[in-house]
Amino acid sequence: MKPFGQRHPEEIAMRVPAGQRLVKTWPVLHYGSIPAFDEETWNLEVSGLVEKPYRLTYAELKALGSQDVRANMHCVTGWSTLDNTWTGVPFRVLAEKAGVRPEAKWVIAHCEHGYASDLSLEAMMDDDVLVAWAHDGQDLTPEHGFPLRLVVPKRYAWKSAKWLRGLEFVAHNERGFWEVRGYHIHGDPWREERYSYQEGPGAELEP
Ligand SMILES: Nc1nc2c(c(=O)[nH]1)N[C@H]1C(S)=C(S)[C@@H](COP(=O)(O)O)O[C@H]1N2
Ligand SMILES: [Mo]
Repeated sequence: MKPFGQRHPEEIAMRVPAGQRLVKTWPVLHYGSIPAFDEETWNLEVSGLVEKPYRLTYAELKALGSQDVRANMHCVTGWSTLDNTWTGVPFRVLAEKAGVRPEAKWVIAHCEHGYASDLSLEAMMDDDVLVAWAHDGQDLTPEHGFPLRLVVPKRYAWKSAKWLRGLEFVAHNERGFWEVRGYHIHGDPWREERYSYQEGPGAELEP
């Protein structure tokens, strides 16, 4: 993350969507408490409409190979940060390992303490979507989601679920923690898809 004072106003205007402002330091934002991590019992479960559901230990997940993604972050409350470097496994790699069945249209991210977020399979299959354990070359801190968080750069940050424990492929969407509280099913910041009342009719049926 580069301090915004070093950025040209025109660059900011091009890279920060309407209704957002750049912040100097990376905020911590979540509902509830920070879960403890015990590597002995932790796993990531890939389940639902797939040919081969599986669970991975932390070591097995990391052994799938890592990729870096440079991405911006836009929280629906109005703050944005640019040029975060995330390290992790692309969602696509996890999906291909499971063999996604054709009926699957949505993905539910399940987290510690019951937090969840939902996105269309199409949005999740973008090549910049990661399950990440590091940010700017350092392991995530517990408050930013260690040991593992989802990163979906092209969606508002509430979809980038921290303390991720499961990815479930489903045919019919199930709204996540914020989505049931009036937030948008897709959440594209460049379209300012903030609230569920902006969704077209049948949004949950047709991803
Ligand atoms: N498990 C979980 N993940 C979460 C949240 C949460 O409450 N619980 N909040 C979301 C919201 S609203 C935002 S803006 C980002 C913030 O990530 P950060 O705290 O690393 O900046 O996490 C998202 N992921
Ligand atoms: Mo947020």
